Amino acid sequence: MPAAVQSVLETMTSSPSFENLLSPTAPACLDVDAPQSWRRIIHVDMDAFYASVEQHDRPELRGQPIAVGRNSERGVVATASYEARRWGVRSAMPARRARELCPDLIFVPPRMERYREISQQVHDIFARYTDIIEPISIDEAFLDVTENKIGEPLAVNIAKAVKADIRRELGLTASAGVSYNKLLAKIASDWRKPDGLCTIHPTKALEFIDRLKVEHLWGVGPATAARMHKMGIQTAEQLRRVELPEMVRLFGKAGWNYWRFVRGIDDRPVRPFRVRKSVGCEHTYRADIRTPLDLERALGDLAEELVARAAAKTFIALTLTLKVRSHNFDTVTRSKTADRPWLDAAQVKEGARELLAAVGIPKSGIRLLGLTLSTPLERDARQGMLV
Ligand code: DCP
Ligand code: MG
Repeated sequence: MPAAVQSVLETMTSSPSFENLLSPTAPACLDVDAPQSWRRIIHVDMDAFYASVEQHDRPELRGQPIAVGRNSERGVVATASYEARRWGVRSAMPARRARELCPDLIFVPPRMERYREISQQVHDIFARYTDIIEPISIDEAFLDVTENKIGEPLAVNIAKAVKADIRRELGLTASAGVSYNKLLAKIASDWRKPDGLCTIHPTKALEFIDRLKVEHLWGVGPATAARMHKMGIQTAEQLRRVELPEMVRLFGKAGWNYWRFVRGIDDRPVRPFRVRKSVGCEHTYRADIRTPLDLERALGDLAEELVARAAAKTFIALTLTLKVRSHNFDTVTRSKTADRPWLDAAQVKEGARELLAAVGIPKSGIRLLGLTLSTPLERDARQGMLV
């Protein structure tokens, strides 16, 4: 056996789930008799996302073939409304080609800020049901609702509730897939788009998988699919006939995944990961701050609090913002972006003093002070900065 195959097999057999698979009593596929161990996963994907937001915000575009993107020589379609898709217009298509296919196509310039805002609102809807949310892109996410905030045992009911909330509150449609793992939940959400809801029950998983083309499997891109086709393998059912060592020999580590996927096995967890954009704190003082001594103390306390909050959230950032509200309710903010992150209270206090000097101390007295950190450092640049 080649060393690479040997090493992959060793890694696999040391993983508990794999051991379980290899044990003589365990079935070589999903164990449908162990319902207590099934997870309940939902994958939600908004329908024609940017285009639907535009049609929602501009009623005159509803029912029309629209493409979000620039109608220029080098413009590309970000997405198309379902009306435009009937003409063959697709994401990533050059604008020129889209115009040829659909002469009445209406181009709408993208408004990323708006899409991000809606994406956040969709996320807030998910958070009513579970905290285990893994955003995959601006318009899709996995939710683990095995344990959920409303105590609903059936994941499909949560998927219905999420879709209904999105429709009622945002006027948009989403498609949802429900299953016991990420692979199948994702495939299911794509099954009956738009406004789809598809559940793949564990007892039906293999039947469902057998109907899939290999390119539907996670991680099988065009190049791998082409290799499989050359070997005469078109469907997931055919791929299941390839033995594990052969699969690993052919496709390396990915082969292990394919081998598991075609058996309906995927134990990747839903990983909640929130990109925090800022951390801040502010205080409204019972009595307005009027003396330099009180001001010094207040800035020191705020700086301490901010640094402690940021450390608790392992948040490291480059921009410091000061907010000052005067006795008369005039509010000003001023920011400063440093080339080193704001890590300790003395440094933050000094920065806040400079910002305050720049905005000027209000003569009427200070009612409120706030400090915020933003512009977080990328993960890679954070090495060694966390205590
Ligand atoms: N997007 C993009 N460029 C691409 C693909 C997508 O800018 N090549 C943007 C526009 C889409 C959004 O990402 O609206 C979400 O992508 P999806 O693949 O989920 O596509 P849609 O939501 O537009 O359509 P569907 O109903 O097929 O999910
Ligand atoms: Mg989508």
